[in-house]
Amino acid sequence: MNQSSAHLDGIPGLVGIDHVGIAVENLDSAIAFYATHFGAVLTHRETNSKQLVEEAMIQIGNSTIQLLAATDPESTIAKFIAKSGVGIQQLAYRVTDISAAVAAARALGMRVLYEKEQIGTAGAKINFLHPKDCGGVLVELVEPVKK
Ligand code: MC0
Repeated sequence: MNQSSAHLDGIPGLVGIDHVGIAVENLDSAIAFYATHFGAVLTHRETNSKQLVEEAMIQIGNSTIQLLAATDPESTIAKFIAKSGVGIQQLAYRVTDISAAVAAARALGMRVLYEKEQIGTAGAKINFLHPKDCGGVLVELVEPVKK
């Protein structure tokens, strides 16, 4: 894709919202809260040692929410909570091809936060777009592992 077509078409291969990420202080308490109040079902849990987070994917109806707790004071989640308090930290879009999506985002002048894609939930390929280039929303791009 050349730069002019990226400007016209935007980021390609957007499937829809993969998940909404919520920063929480305590993962077990948050899982219990969402189960009790929203009937959420826990579908996946893991620790991402590179991102310094412990995460839980929960299902509410046909939507997926990601609960994120810091495992270290240097975690972006710890910093986010210190500045903004608990709450929505990110909006994640599923993409069919993260390389193409990131290339287009760069062509559009958006700051991509990692030079190379990172490993996210359940082995997905992920990267992030700076919130200041996305109307104040930290955007994650997710290419799930193909089943
Ligand atoms: C910071 N800002 C945000 C924000 N974080 N605005 C909206 N949403 C957020 N989450 C604002 C700050 O308040 C500040 O605004 C401005 O952005 C610039 O902040 P900064 O000082 O340059 O940067 P930091 O230190 O606040 O870091 C922000 C940044 C960081 C987005 C660069 O959080 C980051 O690298 N995030 C990507 C990785 C990540 O979030 N990992 C955790 C989830 P003002 O107006 O005060 O200048 S891991 C995950 O999600 C994985 C496991 C997965 O899904 O598979």
